Amino acid sequence: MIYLKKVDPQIKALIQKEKKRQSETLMMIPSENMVSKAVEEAVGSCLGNKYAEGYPGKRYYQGQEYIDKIETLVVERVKKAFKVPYANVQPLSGSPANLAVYTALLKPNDKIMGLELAHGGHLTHGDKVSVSGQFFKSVSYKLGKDGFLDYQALEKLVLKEKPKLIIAGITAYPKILDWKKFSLIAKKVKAYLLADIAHLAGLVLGGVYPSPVSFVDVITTTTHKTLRGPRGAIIMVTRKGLKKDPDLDKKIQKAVFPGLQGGPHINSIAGIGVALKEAEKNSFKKYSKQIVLNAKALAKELKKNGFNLISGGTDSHLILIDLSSFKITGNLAAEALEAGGIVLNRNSIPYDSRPPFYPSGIRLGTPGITSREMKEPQMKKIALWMKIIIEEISEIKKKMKISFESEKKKETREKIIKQSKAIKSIIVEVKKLCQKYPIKDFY
Ligand code: DSN
Repeated sequence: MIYLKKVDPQIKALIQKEKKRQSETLMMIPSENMVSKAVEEAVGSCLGNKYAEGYPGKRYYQGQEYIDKIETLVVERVKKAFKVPYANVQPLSGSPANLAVYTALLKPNDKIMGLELAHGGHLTHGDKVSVSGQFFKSVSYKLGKDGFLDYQALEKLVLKEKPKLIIAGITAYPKILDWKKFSLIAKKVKAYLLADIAHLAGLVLGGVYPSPVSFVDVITTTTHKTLRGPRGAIIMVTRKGLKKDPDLDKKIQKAVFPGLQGGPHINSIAGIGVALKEAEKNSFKKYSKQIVLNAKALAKELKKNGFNLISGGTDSHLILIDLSSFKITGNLAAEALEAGGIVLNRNSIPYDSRPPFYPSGIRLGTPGITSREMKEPQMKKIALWMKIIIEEISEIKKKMKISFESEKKKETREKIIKQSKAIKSIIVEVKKLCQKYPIKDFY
């Protein structure tokens, strides 16, 4: 960082601190990952200097000779990788990508149906605090009490509500989505079917999660999660989608630009292209396979160590833990684990008795630590460390007779965490593990 050092030592110092934090802790938020040096170079390149409103061959500004070539190349890579006839690589991230699909396919107040946020869906799948739940009528479907998607209940709800669009996508449901069942249900009411594979795109390309391509009309994905690319997103239209509506591609194209966005981030688009090239390699397939093997190993050990896992385990990269039996909030658990170097997030669980800001669960995943080449034996260690920390924290809270109301205060949680002996020794172990599995370039 020779230039940053000269120009802005303050920002440089903060970047270096963040780099150290990432290198010394376990990145276990399932939507996070790290990129290759090649992706970093593309994102940090001169492409960020260029405005390119429009699409290749149809831009509003001059100087697009190479920009057009780049965007076209990346679009072709997406089409080849996912086997789709249309791709748009301009959405700035996942939420705008979903909004673009809604504006392309729906009128204000049309009905949409997505998985409820607390049951593993996403804010943009119709949650009331998001425009997706305000500009459109939103009816959510839920998991069954057993933590599994109940397709019969979904069908009943769809037949009753007749949504115009059904969204099949997850951020916290660890099991495999049955794309075919979704497709049969959507067909009954002639609804459009959107698969939001933001969490799953890398697993799909790695061949360890079924592809929705033959079953849905439209697909959205971010590019920075299991796909291991830069922050960005893609919208794809499938052959099935074009059969249902031959103008679907044009509608999406218009919705992204000029409907919702101005100039695309060509540097990020180039980075997406690099990530897709990397995903063609055998090593990426091995990586994807290991993500799932690690998540399964971690889930098995967590269960052995007394954790209650929603849906009973995982078939993907993520795990959702119900902490009710430990009588602590997800906030306290996530903060205690962070103090021990294990970085994950608090999360609502299905039928949560607590509010979303103080939920009963934590969510974790393996894409980040698998990028550091950790394998099953390391998952065993992490599960044990989690058990030791959570049990001790729960015990301290009990001894201090802390109520739920008091636990809501950050100072109270800090007091509990300060008393932990386990955290002080586990952070040392985590640092040692991180040194053994450093963040390095993987290509
Ligand atoms: N924030 C992402 C996640 O953590 O799942 C989804 O947008």
